Amino acid sequence: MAQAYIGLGANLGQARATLERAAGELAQTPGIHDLQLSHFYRTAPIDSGGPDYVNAVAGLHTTLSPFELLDVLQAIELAHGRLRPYRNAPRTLDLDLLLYGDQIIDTPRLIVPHPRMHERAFVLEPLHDLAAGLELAQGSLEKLLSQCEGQRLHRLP
Ligand code: A4P
Ligand code: MG
Repeated sequence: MAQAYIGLGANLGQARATLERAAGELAQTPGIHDLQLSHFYRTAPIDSGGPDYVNAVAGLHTTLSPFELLDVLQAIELAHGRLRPYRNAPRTLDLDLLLYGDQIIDTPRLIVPHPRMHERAFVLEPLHDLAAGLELAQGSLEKLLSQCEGQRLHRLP
């Protein structure tokens, strides 16, 4: 089974409740096991406008392939009313496949590791909750987080 990490984000509607429901749906998907959810964070939008986001990361074990997992993520996004009017538009739910074991995938439909995760505190901080010792190709989570200062982020109770 592969260890995968999923980034969850939303900045429209009841963002935190939406992320909790999406995580529950992921946990109940056949082929997905042992889902663990990070803390939730309120985060300022990066490269995007609109209200603050709520972000979290889920860690899971899976027998699904990376592309099957992406299908599941996109189906859950759609079920939560995700529209895609333009890139980085405010969204009711965004589910990104961050890491899938140590696989490197570079196709038009799927890029893993997620190409921007190493420079985003809203991914690195919740990922650190689940996997403090993890090393990305660009370095340790601690080192990468220290390079994200200035990105506003607040852990929710
Ligand atoms: N795609 C390729 N690789 C992946 C992957 N690893 N995981 C393709 C998921 N999808 C992947 O994604 C566009 C296409 O990327 C998909 O069709 C898929 O085949 P999308 O979710 O439709 O569009 P998007 O989310 O607008 O683009 P993208 O590239 O996911 O944006 P980012 O870079 O993820 O940025 N600020 C805060 N504070 N919190 C946030 O969560 N999110 C974004 C989105 C910007 N600013 C943010 C946040
Ligand atoms: Mg996305």
